[in-house]
Amino acid sequence: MKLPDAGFRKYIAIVGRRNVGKSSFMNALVGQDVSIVSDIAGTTTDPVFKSMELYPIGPVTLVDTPGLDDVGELGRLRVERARRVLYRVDCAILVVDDVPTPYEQEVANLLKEMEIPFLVVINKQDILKEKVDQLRKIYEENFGTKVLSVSALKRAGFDTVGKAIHEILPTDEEIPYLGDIVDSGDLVVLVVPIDLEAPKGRLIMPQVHAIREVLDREAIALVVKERELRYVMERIGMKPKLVITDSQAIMKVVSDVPEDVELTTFSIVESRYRGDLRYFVESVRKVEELRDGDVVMIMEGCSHRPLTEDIGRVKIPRWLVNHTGADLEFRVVAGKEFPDLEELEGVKLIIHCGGCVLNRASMMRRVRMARRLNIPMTNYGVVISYLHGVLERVIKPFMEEIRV
Ligand SMILES: Nc1nc2c(ncn2[C@@H]2O[C@H](COP(=O)(O)OP(=O)(O)OP(=O)(O)O)[C@@H](O)[C@H]2O)c(=O)[nH]1
Ligand SMILES: [Mg+2]
Repeated sequence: MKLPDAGFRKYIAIVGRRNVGKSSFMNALVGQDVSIVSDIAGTTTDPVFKSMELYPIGPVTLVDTPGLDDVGELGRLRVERARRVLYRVDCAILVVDDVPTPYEQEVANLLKEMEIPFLVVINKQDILKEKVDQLRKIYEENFGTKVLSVSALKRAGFDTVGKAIHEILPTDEEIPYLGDIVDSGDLVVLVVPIDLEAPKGRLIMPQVHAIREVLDREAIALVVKERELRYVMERIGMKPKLVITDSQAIMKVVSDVPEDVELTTFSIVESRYRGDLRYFVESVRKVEELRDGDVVMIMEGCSHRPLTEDIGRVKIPRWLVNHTGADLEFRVVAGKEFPDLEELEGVKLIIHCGGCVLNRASMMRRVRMARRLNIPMTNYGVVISYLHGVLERVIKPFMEEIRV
């Protein structure tokens, strides 16, 4: 099942052993009977999704899961099944009703390994009574997480659940576009080719964004086309702090900008602003491991109509095949949803578009999903620089930050 991937919606998985009251917990939190409850272990057989507004988070989708301690199921299969549900959630709630068993430990280990923040909810406090405090201590000490206690049956203890979940959700704080690497008085040269692909009569958002941020820093923005760059660099009489160019012109620009001047591309700036530049750079090196028959996924954030010489569907595949000499299979997915596991089957490398229609939260979530599945993920800007042999040069301004 595809999940809509709006950046603002948070996915919360409810996990735990059979019969601890996961479905009851979901129903109590929603305030409706959306998931079937019974005293027979193994009642929930497939994940149940329910979207709601949860104060103070906003829109969330709760995912009630089947109890993962199915009898007769091998440990490895069990972990695999859990992973299939968990790879795309933002956080998890581990529901328990007794002292931790090896099963709870296994889930906690998996959540930690997948870097999914979670909290423990002790359910059935109505029958556990004094034992709750003892359990709380055990879970706090063993798992190092926040521990709440509720009674799903009596619908008690739910006032603080929303706030507790809110506190563990990743925030994906905005990072500055350029503000942190440009100081007042610095000169920043922006190279903007005006070719057929440039929109009529205006600049594109990354260029406008860069100019604005340079000006906000009381620095100087100088905008030139690639043809005039060398002429300007020779006469400027001042060493630029940074040159930022459109990726398309990088080969020409590299030869026109002296080695001691820092140079990057708008795509790299965007990658850092919207995504995880470090993971993109680490992942792009996997290009060298691509072999005949390997699948490379081209992932686009929107479904635009491809241009004739489309960058993601034509140019990058061509460059990659030339570079690796391998007979690669390209699988294109487009849209606001992260692909299903079936589509990701066998994928050795994901190459994402710039993600101009995705916000940082969406993009970071995609990165986290790829990481959890151990799939390297890079993006257009990074792979283009890499395949043109200029990656080291264009990431240098951000090297301290990405350290790979
Ligand atoms: N006393 C008490 N019983 C509860 C509470 N919450 C759930 N139960 C009971 O525990 C049993 C299991 O509840 P479910 O919500 O179906 O448990 P589950 O974890 O979803 O179980 P599976 O789907 O089989 O994995 C039912 O009989 C519930 O009525 C609670 O807070 N107190
Ligand atoms: Mg259930």
